Amino acid sequence: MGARAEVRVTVSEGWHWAGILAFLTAVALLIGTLRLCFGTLTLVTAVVLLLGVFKICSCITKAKRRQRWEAAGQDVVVLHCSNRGRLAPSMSPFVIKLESFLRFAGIPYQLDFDEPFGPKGKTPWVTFNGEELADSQLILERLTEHFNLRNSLTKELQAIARAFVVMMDEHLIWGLRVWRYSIDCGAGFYECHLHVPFIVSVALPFLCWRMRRALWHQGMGRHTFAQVQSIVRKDLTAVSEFLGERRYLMGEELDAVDCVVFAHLANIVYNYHRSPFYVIVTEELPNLAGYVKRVRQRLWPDWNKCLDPPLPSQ
Ligand SMILES: N[C@@H](CCC(=O)N[C@@H](CS)C(=O)NCC(=O)O)C(=O)O
Repeated sequence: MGARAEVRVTVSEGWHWAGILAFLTAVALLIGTLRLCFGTLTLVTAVVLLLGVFKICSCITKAKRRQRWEAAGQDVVVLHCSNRGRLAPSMSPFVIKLESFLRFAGIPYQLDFDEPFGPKGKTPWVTFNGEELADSQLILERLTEHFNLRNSLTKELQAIARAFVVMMDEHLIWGLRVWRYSIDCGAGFYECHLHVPFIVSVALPFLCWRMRRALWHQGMGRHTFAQVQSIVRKDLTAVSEFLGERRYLMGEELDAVDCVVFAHLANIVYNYHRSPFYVIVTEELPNLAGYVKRVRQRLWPDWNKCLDPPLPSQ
């Protein structure tokens, strides 16, 4: 938490547009030169050939990667996600959730940063015993079943846990995204990563536009930001009230639901430290900040080492 104040946005929105403009100018110049030298028909043939070579190369690369992942071993999870973050091990709460769960359940895993987006076009996803599985919650449930993990919660607490998972994964997250993509226009990408790939910086305005469209269809994007803040505050207050003075959400024992709730709260504390949500977690509802600290100590004693760049361990 101490490091959060040191990070600043170094690249402004203006640079995204400068990047796009430079990229488009370079493409236009290249096409112009090729047309001048070889004529339109040769240019089309060259482009088709190039695309073909590119497709073949990417198929070979993909096949090689899959061979490598399958060699991870029986019952070893290969967790595919984007690079480690600068403020938290991942910029995605769903990655933190799944990795926390793997640690909680003691399931051996390897990380892969080569193909962050899986069969459903989202991150994270996993390769497990030769199978490709997508969606953090479906993966968590599948691994729980496969490893026959004991559930010590009563039916009533299981029902409450389910409601918290849905609230965090499918409701609260959309409120945060309004800030990330509409209010902050994706600037957090530069804060959360040491190296933002050129292609991402070029595509950032498009990514923001796509997310704003998704927010509109989901519904959260139709509210005013004041309403969004109030919605997020109510979700967080519900967690805070239920947690009370307890060590973990369901009592003295850590449970799988803690991996989910921790991931989203840690996401706010570390990755959203400039947003109004940070103040809600750390000042208005301080039992949540204490909870984040406790779960982090328990599941992520190496948290600082998992950052990029790593920080000295505390
Ligand atoms: N329900 C999915 C949500 C995963 C998700 O939304 N991941 C985001 C990153 S935080 C993503 O991949 N976004 C890319 C996109 O929506 O195209 C899960 O639990 O794994």
